[in-house]
Amino acid sequence: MSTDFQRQKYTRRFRLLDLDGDGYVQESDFGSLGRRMIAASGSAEDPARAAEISEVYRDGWHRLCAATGTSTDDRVARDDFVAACVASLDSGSGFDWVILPTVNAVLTGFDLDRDGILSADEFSAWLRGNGIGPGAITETLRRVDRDGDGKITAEDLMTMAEEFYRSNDPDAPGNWILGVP
Ligand SMILES: [Ca+2]
Ligand SMILES: [Ca+2]
Repeated sequence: MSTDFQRQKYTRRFRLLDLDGDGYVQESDFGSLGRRMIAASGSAEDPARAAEISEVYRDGWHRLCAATGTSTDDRVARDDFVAACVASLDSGSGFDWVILPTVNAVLTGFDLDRDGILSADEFSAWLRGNGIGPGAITETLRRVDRDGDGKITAEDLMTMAEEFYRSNDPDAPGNWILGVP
């Protein structure tokens, strides 16, 4: 069973994915997002890393298509996206296409020294790439860095992504993984 609060978060996720704002998510949105993430992570001059980031977003599009029964050259409407989130999280399969790709996207693109830990700067860059504004980034960091040491581990990220998609608690820090919930 999903709640209005959860559906509100899935709708927000959809809006951040629909880069061209046409009310659908399509391959070109994921392509644009991948390019934005390459720029936001400072990877434009590093072809191997840029290719890896592109692949994460290409893979994200393919996983979304598989979850919604959409052809990769078609598009996914907002209501279908939200319904797929609800259905796959209820069934437990949502981990593979909503939670894991989010965490992979952050770690692949923004853990620049590959130590499995995101500094506040690295995580801020990911938020900027997602289109989150400066004020919301400050507030997000305050909430997600639970012990205030300026480091976010892979485990923290996994917990936050789980909370973003599953939690009904309005105070769960993971609600903030994509800025103001
Ligand atoms: Ca779109
Ligand atoms: Ca790091």
